[in-house]
Amino acid sequence: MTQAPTIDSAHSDTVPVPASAATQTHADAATYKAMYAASVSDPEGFWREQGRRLDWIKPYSKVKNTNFQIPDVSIKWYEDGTLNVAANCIDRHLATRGDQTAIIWEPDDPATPAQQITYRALHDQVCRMANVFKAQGVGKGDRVVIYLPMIPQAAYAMLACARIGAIHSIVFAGFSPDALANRINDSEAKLVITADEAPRGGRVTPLKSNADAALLHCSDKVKCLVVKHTGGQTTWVEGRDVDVLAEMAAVSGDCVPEEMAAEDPLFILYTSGSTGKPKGVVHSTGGYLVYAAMTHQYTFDYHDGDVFWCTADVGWVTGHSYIVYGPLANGAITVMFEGVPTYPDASRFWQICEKHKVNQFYTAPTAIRALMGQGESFVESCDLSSLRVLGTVGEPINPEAWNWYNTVVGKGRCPIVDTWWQTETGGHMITPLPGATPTKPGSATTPFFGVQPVVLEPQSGAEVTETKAEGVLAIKDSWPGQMRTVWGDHERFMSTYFSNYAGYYFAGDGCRRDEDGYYWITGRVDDVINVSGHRMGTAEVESALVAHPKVAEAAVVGYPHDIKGQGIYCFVTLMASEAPSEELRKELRTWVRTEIGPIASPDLIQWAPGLPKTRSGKIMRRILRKIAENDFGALGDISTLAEPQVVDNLIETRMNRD
Ligand code: 6R9
Repeated sequence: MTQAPTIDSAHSDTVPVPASAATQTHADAATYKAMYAASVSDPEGFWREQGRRLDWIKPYSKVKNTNFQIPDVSIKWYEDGTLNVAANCIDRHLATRGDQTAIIWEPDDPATPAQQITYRALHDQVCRMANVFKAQGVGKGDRVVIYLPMIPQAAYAMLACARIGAIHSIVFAGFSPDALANRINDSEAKLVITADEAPRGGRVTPLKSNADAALLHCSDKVKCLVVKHTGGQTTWVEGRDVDVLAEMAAVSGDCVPEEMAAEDPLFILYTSGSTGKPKGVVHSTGGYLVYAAMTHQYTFDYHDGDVFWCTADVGWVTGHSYIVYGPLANGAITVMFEGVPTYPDASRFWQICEKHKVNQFYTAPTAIRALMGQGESFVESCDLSSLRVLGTVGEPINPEAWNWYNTVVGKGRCPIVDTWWQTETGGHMITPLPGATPTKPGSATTPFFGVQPVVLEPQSGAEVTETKAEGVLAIKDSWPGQMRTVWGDHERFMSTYFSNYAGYYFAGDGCRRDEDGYYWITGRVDDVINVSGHRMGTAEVESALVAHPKVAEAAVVGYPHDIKGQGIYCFVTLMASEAPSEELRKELRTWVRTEIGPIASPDLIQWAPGLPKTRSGKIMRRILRKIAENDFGALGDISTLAEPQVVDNLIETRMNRD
């Protein structure tokens, strides 16, 4: 392979490709350049070839059929081909690597032995679970909600759905009963699969009792399958609840995979937007898997036999694409971790890397920052010589955290891949490739194959053609992993992503492009905040707050938080009869945790006798954001406010806050 590219000395912040990463890579700089050029000049030919990485039951003849123009937005890839995702992730590997480990499961408690699940064992477990689903009346096109901890059964359940053509929708185990009920109802699921309890960081969440509470708000036809994981006490509803492990032991270990069209939905994943309730993002069977598999191979430079670890939860898209679908489609060894980075202590991640000889490690900036704060000794005590590639995802990474990751964890040997993408995109969109791309701390660098990012002028929507640019990030043409629609609401799909800037997919992020054509994501430009890499609509937190009887009005914004990236800052106006108190503050915090889940827990609540509003009654979040950021000098024009004096009051309270 060729040498690492030389670096223009004018850009001293550029980190060259480490020599070791530039050899035996899937793509060096020249390969990336040539393949990228081919992918955008002839997408049809490029993706026709890439589609062959999967096993098709009926091969496709058509490749790309996509339209970004309202009112006809439609995205289809490989539309006349048929395949089964579980067969691609399991069955086709049996002949060559049936006895190879597919999943390494590392439990929350380090004293509990890890499990190595071979491809053959995975086949058996997935078929059994598929047969249990079928026995419960679940078939092709039906929806199954998965509300499980990070245990192997979560992967089995995903693949069991894929095997029988059911559409799964995973609800993160940190979500509340209300959030779970909303998702069960919106997707009209026939069945929910949960566990008795979810252990995490030495504590347990009572998942089954959360599911019980949720199901009170759902059709009584919804079945509840329960994985007895900890053996904790649960109440049992006869006729509705099913002991899934017992049933799995009793059914056949074979289940013929259903033949699915490439465009049949594989899963729905709910994600927060700037308005309204969370949207059900729908992903496809064929295009999604091609894209997840290809990005997993190239972005992490995955080679046969490597041990790959993505620390995300399967409740987020990162877990879908890079714990389960991408790695397993590639016949990889994928690590699944039940716990948290700081339990029993801050060396847990590094101990697991040492124990399982992890080669590629993929985590979030919030985890890196938290571990960085604990000092280097936790890293130094572990042998990390197996590591080859380090990845990050979920939010912009600050250069300090990037440098720490690079030098302390990677010892300067491991390329850092800062991957920008979204639930909606299915897989990586802008990312370095380990053997090809010199990196810059804080930049997601350059586009993946087939991805054509553009920077638009926010107001006019005009494409900025100069290399150096700043504006909003949009994508010019489709890629196979793109979401297809919002579940049950194609109008919302079109208006959210294609109406602001006609003819482009609008990502909702702002960005800068530097003189080398590198992209720097600057964060959301809408009312979505990013808390520890989790997306949260400010509107969701506001509606939870105003649902409290003592709250008259609320406005929620993000503010810079050292560990979480952004924290949740709430301005709350109480009912006239109520007086502010520390107790009430606690009560509201608990209330929001119960309504949405612990991830939505307010970091700061400021009492606001009034909120800054325009004369037409719109809350001026721009001003609230500045106040939350302690940036009082840059409030901009406040003369259009109905009552400009409320701003002074809010600033005063902010300044006097303990
Ligand atoms: C995969 C995932 C998507 C939003 C996205 C952006 C932010 C993700 C990032 C990043 C800067 C990165 N984001 N990766 N920002 N650099 N490498 O996180 O999906 O939960 O849908 O969030 O996260 O703001 O728009 P999702």
